[in-house]
Amino acid sequence: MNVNAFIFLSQYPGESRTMYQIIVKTGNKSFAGTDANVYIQLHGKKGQETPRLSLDDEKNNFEKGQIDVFKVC
Ligand SMILES: [Ca+2]
Repeated sequence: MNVNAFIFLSQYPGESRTMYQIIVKTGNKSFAGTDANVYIQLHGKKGQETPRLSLDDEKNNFEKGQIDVFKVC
């Protein structure tokens, strides 16, 4: 598996709890994509951390050159 991805974080305005938008751009190199289960864990400056969050939806995510957007909290 060779995944080349960039992750951007932004806090959602107007939500009662902190929500984050995770934008993943999978690279254009050969075999950059994956069908593996992908997770993210967010860590704060004061030692807080989220559980391991699955990045998955109804689409075929993390394909070569694709941008995937996830909303997690
Ligand atoms: Ca995939």
